[in-house]
Amino acid sequence: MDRAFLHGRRMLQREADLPSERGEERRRQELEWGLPSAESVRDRMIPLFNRGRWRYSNSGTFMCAPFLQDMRELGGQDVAVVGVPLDTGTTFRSGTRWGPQAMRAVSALGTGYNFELGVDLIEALDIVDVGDVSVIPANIEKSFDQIDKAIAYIHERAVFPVVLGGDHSIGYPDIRGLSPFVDGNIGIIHFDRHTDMSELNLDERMHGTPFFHATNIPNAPPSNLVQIGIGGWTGSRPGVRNVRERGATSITITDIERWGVDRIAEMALEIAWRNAKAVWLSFDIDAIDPAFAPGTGTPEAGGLLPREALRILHLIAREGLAGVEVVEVSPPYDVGDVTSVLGVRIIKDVLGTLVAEGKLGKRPWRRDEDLDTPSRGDVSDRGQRGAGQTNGAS
Ligand SMILES: [Mn+2]
Repeated sequence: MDRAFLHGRRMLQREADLPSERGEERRRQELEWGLPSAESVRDRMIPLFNRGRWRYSNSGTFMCAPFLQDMRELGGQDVAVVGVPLDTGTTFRSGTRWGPQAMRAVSALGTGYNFELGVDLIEALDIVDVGDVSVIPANIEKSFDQIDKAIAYIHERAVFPVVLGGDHSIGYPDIRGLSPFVDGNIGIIHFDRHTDMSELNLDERMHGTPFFHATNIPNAPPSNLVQIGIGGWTGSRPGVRNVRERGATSITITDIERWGVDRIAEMALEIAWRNAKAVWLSFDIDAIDPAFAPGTGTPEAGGLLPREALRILHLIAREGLAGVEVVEVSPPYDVGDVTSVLGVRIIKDVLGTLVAEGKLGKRPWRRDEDLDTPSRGDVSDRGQRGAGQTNGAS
């Protein structure tokens, strides 16, 4: 039979006859809105910020915040929520590329108001959802370049970034993007069951490696890295060796049991803020016991209880932060969205605490009315981050 009789043959020709002007115009517009990608990305029609909201992003916005379509308009807002739908860095169970979508979707549950904090995020903060970074799923280094450039852009515009992961490999480019904007050292407070301090996993920089590379950045020294919740049977010995040799700090669940959450938070703050101008918060959801957070790739029993984690977060966030990432939420392993719910809760508690302490946005009451949250005496010595500042030492 002649190939000319094939339906497929006719459809090959049909494609050539279809118009493409509208699609091309849309791609050109999305590139303008989404800004040029990192130099390592060869296809220059891929925007840095995915404007199409297709693939992983098509699930509404975080807390139903406005979607900022034109990234040239970033600046002046308080918070930019950005998704990093990446699981290229997972070494065993993948699925974290769905994390931003799941957290955005479930964030529609609930309001901006929290009774215990006495805060309404909708009233206090101008929050925009800037969509997802265009990651390059088959190439983690290009993805790092994209994430670095996107996070740097948000810091450059002096907006507080909330990063929805994504696997923990993004912890490295998130710090790399922040580092040029801090005039001094960066402290890192890292919740995890794992040290994530190996140099390589399977010959590449993956989700067990971010803090090895982050602490190679000159103004992110390992002496300012504090890890909370480390332990169990899924960690890596090379990572532990690197924590030891570099002089970083690992705090176990046993430490938390022994000393209590308040003293542990105090210690974490002392380490992270020692001679530092800004502190980055990296929260791996697997720091929480898998009974409460099963939707993650590397679950490890015996982790933090949500109440313990939220208490420590509250104590840490009230000293100010340069940004926060919640990583390793893996919806394919989740049950009833509980892990995504917890991820959203962590973000909202951090934002709410920053508002309550006057570190972000507008606080609608005077500080002296706030009798129950005494602040640390030496807070003025620290480079707390006010609204509109990235590294403003106050
Ligand atoms: Mn982990």
